Amino acid sequence: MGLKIGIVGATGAVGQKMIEVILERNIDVDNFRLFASKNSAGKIVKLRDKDMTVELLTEEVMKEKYDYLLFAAGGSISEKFAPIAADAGNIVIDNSSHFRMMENIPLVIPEVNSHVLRGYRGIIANPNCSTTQMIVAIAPIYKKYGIKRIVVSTYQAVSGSGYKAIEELENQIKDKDYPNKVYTRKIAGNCIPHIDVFNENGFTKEELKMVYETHKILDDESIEINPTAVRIPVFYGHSESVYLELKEEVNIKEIRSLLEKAEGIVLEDEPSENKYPTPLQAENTDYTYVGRLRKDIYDPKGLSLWVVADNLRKGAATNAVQIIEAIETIKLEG
Ligand code: 2RA
Repeated sequence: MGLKIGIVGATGAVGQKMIEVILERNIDVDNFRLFASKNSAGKIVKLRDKDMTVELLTEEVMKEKYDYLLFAAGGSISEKFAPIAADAGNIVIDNSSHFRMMENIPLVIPEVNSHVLRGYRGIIANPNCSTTQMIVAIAPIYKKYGIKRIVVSTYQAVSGSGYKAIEELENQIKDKDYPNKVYTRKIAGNCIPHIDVFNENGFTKEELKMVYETHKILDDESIEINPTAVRIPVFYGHSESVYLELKEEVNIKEIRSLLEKAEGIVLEDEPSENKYPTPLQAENTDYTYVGRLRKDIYDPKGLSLWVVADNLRKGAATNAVQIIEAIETIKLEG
């Protein structure tokens, strides 16, 4: 029998991707339910050739039985409705940041730490997009060499801020006087070193997510992480310049081979042929692309790399769907 899956926030940018990815990856679904708050309830969403009406999200519908409920409706909706669904015995995969750092909530990237899902039922947190792609890329290196310090700068697409930001960039490209509403500055032709709110230590919440989520997923609080998160005028696909200070001397040949063999990674690194990943090519794919691998000129333990992934797919929807796949595999293994 197929699965019963509900999507909360089904009309948003991530919710729509979740539907797309579930259908594309041929997850065996018998019963699909789509939910949203009253502004979007009643809308029609196409599932292959079938029209489906988006239902109103209520406490009652969350108490029904589902195999999986995927949440992509923001932190306050998750805070209120995810515990109701979990108390009713459901597995909830939540894309908001609300539960990520709670001690008993698994924060999962299936390629890296799916073992924490074994025997677990309840709320599972999907990491932030900028954290996910960085960890997919560095985990194989971390396992072999250990990491002392990470210095990372992100180049994040506007789709990370939802449909309104996509529209804002589209409109500003056509009309240079179109006002900025989503961001503090014009995004077209610009880059803005400010994602989410500033903390009193000068880092933004987006940057601190990269620190604390990385510690939790790799189960290693000793890694020193220094992020700068920047919004750029790209529609889909986040890029990251990552510098790693490893615990042992870098062997580029060995690291290339580790990345080539790693699950979920495409190594695209041939400078003599101008081969390196860019967000346009990552768009609508489920991989994390790595290029520009190079050993530090000064520090034999230093390594630079460039990491690109589709933020709405591997950074959100795909990772959530891969969590379903990982749990289904664990069930089959018994
Ligand atoms: C962004 N990280 O790109 C966010 C989305 N979760 O703004």
